Amino acid sequence: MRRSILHIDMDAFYAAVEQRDNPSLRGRPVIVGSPPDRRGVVATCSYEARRFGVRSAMPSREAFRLCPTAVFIKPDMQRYQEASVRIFKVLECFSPLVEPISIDEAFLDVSGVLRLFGNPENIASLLRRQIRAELDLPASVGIAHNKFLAKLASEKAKPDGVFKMPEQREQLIDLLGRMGVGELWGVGKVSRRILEQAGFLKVSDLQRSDRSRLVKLVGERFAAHLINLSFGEDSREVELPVAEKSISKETTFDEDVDNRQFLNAALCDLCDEVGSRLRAQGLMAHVCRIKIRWSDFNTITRQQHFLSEICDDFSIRELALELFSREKLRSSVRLIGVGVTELVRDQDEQMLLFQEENQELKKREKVSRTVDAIRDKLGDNAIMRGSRLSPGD
Ligand code: TTP
Ligand code: CA
Repeated sequence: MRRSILHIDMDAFYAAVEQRDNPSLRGRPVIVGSPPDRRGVVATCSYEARRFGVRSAMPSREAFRLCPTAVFIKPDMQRYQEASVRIFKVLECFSPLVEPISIDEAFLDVSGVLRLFGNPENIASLLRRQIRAELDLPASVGIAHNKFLAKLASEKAKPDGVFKMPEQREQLIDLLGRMGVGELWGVGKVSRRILEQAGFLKVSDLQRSDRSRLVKLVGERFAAHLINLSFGEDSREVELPVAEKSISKETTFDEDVDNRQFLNAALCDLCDEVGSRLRAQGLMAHVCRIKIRWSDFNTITRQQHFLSEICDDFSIRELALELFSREKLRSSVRLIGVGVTELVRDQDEQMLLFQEENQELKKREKVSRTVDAIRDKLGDNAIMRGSRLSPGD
């Protein structure tokens, strides 16, 4: 059975909250971000400012040059967060299957509630009306039978509208064909350049492509992904947010320890356990945290973001050891622990594969997964890894 998926995305979110709360800003170019006389960038801007060419992530100075009449406002995350919480409450009234994507964006699978609320167009309009009534903010909704198409549809719906992807196959293929390859999910700067240099400029070039040529260019998995998308196919399901907030593991020593090498080794073992639980649940982590309890029971934690989301043991070891190395051993250690937080589902795995900058991470992940598989079969002590940090070292 085909599913009914909605992608909802608030319009100019931070700027819309500002315009809502200060009526004198309505209808005017509003830029939320750094002031124009400082270094820093635009977080977002109202559609009135977009007409002047202002965009997210542009230096505020440049934004000022393009649109000197704009009102600049510093972000007030707390207010945006509050609005976000209320938006998600509204969404949850319409379907139990809501997958948050960011502060102002979500997928809804409404296949199971069609009898209750009517067809997807009807649900989209009820939903937008309710957000208007409760929050006085504009939202756009895309409708399709999968996530990829629903997201494209919401872009077409903007601002403050609804767009449903054509159901007729020919019409859909035609619409997709006219898009640039860079608009496809998972195609970043690097892949786009490679595709374009090989003559794949439009999605229609992918639709017509000789599969083996594409495979030679980008590998089997990415080629399959691109071809599927070019025909509007995407089998990802709408998934509930990750319930588990963190994964951690700690150990208390029989006797307090002051030998740093010993502590490093203990930390590495804990990292591997955390990593293997992370992979077993199909999750990736953004943050690494260590915990140290000194002999006097004083306890500290230190944390830092990974450079990108990870799920391999080596990255966890690397950052955990680094955090630990910054701490002076002011007394002996009673307990040491490591954890990962800000967990997300490992759903873009195949996409990372192709991005050059992620090759090293991929290698690390592969080694970690191989170790998991061997341990599964032969027991935990089948492989001792020592304290190497990277599979290539
Ligand atoms: P987006 O949904 O990308 O943008 P938007 O809601 O402002 O505009 P629209 O969807 O109508 O195109 O991002 C949501 C919020 O996230 C945005 O209001 C501000 C913030 N944001 C940043 O802080 N920096 C950025 O580079 C981007 C893209 C967004
Ligand atoms: Ca948005």
